[in-house]
Amino acid sequence: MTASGLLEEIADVGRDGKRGGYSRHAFDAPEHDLRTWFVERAQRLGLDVETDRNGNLWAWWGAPGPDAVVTGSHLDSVPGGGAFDGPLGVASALAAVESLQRKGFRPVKPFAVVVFAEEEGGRFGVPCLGSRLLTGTIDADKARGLRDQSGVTFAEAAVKSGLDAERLGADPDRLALVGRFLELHVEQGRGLVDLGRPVAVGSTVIAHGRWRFSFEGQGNHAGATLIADRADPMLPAAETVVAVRRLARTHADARATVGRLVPTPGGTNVIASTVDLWLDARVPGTGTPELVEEIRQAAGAAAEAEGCRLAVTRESYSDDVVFDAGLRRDLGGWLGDPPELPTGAGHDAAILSGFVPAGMLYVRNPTGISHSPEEFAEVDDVETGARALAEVLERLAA
Ligand code: HGY
Ligand code: MN
Ligand code: MN
Ligand code: MN
Repeated sequence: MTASGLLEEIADVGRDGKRGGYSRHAFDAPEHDLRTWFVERAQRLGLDVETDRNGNLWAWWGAPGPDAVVTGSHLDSVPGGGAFDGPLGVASALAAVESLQRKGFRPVKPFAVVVFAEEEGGRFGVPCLGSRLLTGTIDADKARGLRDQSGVTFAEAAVKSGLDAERLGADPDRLALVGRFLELHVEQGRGLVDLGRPVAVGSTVIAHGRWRFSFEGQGNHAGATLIADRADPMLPAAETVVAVRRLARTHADARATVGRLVPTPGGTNVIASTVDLWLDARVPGTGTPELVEEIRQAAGAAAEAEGCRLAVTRESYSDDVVFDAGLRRDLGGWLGDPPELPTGAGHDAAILSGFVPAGMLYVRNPTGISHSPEEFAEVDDVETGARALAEVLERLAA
């Protein structure tokens, strides 16, 4: 089965009729169906599939062991996301295994295809949750207590899907098996389009994090409350959204976004009692906390002027990552000198790179758009990417 054929098989799983694109979130029904699909597909290739203590899937080609070559990505999406972010890396890994088997290759090193859980943080708020748990990058108790929008905790959802809540957390024995990790991913910008090339090697990932700003005011009647008498948290929230853009412009190459804003109770004729907004901030180098502090001060001043209170919580943060130089050099040499590209997107490979040599391959995205239904990759490029992945996996596992 080709990588594009595999993507075709799951093209109807988790379509979001309201937002467009796909909504596939950790341990929900569509993501469960995708896991079942993955297990079945991997087993058909003769791989042995196991679920680790954190809900990540591992499909072993041969016996598990140390110095393993591991490749894969994730199957969950952002709300209303595209078809490629995540699944492209999983489908390409399965297709690469099949093509290597067909040519009679057998890995000398242990070899696994992995599917990481909750990469987008679309349900429980922390991105790369599965790889953070594996590596011990997030405290297990913090992870257990993360809640989705209906109040279900990560621990409850994990137990419902068959995991043991007590065993969630760092998995050093498993991590010790990973010799190298390679993730193929659709490009999430226009780098390859501008270069006129189908495939790139990943160079760096920008530091990034998420912060929750909670504004608390006085819920009240929209008609009966004089303007002078209001403490409306929507006002400082709106000023904060504008400040985010204004302050981001003062940091070189910074990206800062408010993509989610939730007023409570959320009635047209009700002055909100609270407004929560989430800031996604990414600044190359070490500047992210500084930018967030500037935004916090602007938000605090706006809250005070309206008679509201502000509480800011950091939900996640990851430093800048430079992918392993040796692996990058090898990938470049084996693939005939493809371009190297940085990215502003976060990835499980970036989490893993703090512990093992890790690298990435990107496949051209003609729209340059991602986290949106418009995300795309041409069939020819998908197949070129899967062939490139097979090529380098063959060398890494020989
Ligand atoms: O949000 C991100 O950067 C990613 O795609 N998880
Ligand atoms: Mn993504
Ligand atoms: Mn992704
Ligand atoms: Mn009334």
